[in-house]
Amino acid sequence: MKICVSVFIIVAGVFAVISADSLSFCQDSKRTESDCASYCYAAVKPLLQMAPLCHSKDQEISELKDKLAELQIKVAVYEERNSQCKISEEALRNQIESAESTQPKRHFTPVLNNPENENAPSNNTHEIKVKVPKSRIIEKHPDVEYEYPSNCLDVELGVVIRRVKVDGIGPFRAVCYDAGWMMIQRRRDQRTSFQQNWAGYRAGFGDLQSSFFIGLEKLYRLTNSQPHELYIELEAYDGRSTQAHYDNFRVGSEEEGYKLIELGEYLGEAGDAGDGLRLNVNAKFSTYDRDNDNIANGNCVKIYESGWWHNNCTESNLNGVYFNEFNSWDRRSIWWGPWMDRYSLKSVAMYIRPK
Ligand SMILES: [Ca+2]
Repeated sequence: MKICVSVFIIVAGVFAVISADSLSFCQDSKRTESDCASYCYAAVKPLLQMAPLCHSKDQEISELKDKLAELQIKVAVYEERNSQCKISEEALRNQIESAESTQPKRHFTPVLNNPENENAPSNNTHEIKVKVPKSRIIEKHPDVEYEYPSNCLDVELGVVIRRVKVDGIGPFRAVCYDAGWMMIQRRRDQRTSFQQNWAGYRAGFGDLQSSFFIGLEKLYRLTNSQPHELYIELEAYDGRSTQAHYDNFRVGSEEEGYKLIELGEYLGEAGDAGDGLRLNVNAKFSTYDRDNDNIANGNCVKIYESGWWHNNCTESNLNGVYFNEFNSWDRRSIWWGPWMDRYSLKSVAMYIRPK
């Protein structure tokens, strides 16, 4: 009995100590929670506000992933198409090479820098009537009240750069030569790239005092305002020059693809350049971003590197790549098939004049 009482006293004492400690712990805990409450609320509140945003972000990410998957599918489709285009282009190149190999090449031997040929008779039997030294070019600025001419017919001597106005298009600067010729294209250096897109060829580009293209819209407006003839000058690296002259030239509207609608009779004589444009009649204009040619499985522009009236494809390439020297046979260069095949020319120019 004495032992039991002692055990009871010990257990009661331990219980009392534990109860006292627990009470102290709870009081401390409550105090801590109370102290932390304001801080924790301030810290956690923004996170709670972010929760809905996180949810919407998850949805957004999910949608973006879906779009990405769609785009990846499209990329795969376009890559496949691109691959097919390359195959078609290669087939077209082979087709052209095969067709060209069946025709004998016109062999041309450059005589540039060859002293033995300095006194050789020139094949150029015709003077280029419109050639005028660059130093005589003057700029003409009409007064505000000036009535713009619609052509160059009143230019009697030299070269004048002035504004011209035709129906449907605002006044634009044009290079007028004597005898009424308006220059519409010229190549004489590499400074102006003729690798232009549809918009570039439509508007025109380049420097009127060196290399330029007047623009298809202007050509359309000019040649449809009244009948025009076409004159083309060609100069080789060996110093020879020649010309091609057509008694009619008309270009269609943009809706018609700026088609070469009319090309009149070739007015050439022996020794002239020959008719290098006949194949292009009724062909629409093509650029690297607008394939209007008559080759179903390819774009002639990518083969000849020129915006041009490509048919299937062409016998001349006056908007091709300007090479600074006589180049080996290259279909990308500036050339006129009937005169010097695919050998690059030193300079070319195209003119039109009302008939
Ligand atoms: Ca084509």
